[in-house]
Amino acid sequence: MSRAVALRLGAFAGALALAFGAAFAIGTNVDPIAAAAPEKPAGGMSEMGGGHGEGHSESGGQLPGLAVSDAGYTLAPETTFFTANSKTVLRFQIKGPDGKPVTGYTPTHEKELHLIVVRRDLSGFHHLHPTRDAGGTWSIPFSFTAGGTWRLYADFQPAGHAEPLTLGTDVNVSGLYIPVPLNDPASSYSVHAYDVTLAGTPVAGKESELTFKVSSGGKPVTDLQPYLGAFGHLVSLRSGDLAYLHNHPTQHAEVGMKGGPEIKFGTTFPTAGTYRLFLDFQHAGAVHTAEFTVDVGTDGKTIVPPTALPTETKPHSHEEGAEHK
Ligand SMILES: [Cu+2]
Repeated sequence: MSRAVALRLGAFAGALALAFGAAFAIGTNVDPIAAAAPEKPAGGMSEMGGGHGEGHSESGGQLPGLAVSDAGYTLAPETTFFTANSKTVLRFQIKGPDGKPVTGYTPTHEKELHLIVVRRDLSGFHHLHPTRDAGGTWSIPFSFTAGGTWRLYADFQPAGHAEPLTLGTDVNVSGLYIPVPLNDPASSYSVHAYDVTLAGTPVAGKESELTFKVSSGGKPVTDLQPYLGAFGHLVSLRSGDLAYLHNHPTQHAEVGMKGGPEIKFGTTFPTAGTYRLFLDFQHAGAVHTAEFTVDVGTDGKTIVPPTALPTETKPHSHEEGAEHK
């Protein structure tokens, strides 16, 4: 079934298929997630100190990425209307508690701000680093690959603010829109010349270790390159509301170090549910993204790593090869 859907879509529009590197699957059990569970009990906010508590009531302490405004800061895009497949520039500001664009940031992972762009069906993921002008306007050239409602996340830490913030906003992209069902949970993913496996036992509400293993041509990759101070960056989005989790590996990486084949993360999924995981890693000068659907239960679910990666299960490696020229 999923293959048929994939083929049909693939034939339907090659350009569309390019955008959605992952295999198309149908029938994913997207568990309805009860209202965004507070990350921390409301009463716990006062423990955080650093002045973060006062301005936080807007979002009620919900998970990162769900609010356009939080702790006095607002993600303000120049426009929320775009056209698919036309070159445009994403432009936005982070407005501070005084209403003015923020110009002072504390870099996190070597950047002042990380911009994640993904369509609301969790296809078309991009992790970008826009540039900021002196007045506090961020911009980066971008082309939406298909129509639909897309979500922008800004992940940043204002100077003087105690912790990073992730604000999110939806934007409207006119153009052909064919929603892509989330892939079924799987423990392997192929991107370009790389096969990535995922092992772990994710449990809702407590830290779980996730181990990604990167190989190429059947051989473990042992010279992964540091990318933004780590051998991998993991963004997890909760299906249903697109709550945002950003994780970094337990191992720090500096220029010149070699990593792999394993990249381990300590990840706390806040609730049971289905998550889409996007792992960025760098090898031979290029950054690649491996994507996984993970069902997180309340009592732990083992992601069994495949013993082999038969070629017929490699999802659309030919299409993905064309994605990054
Ligand atoms: Cu980034």
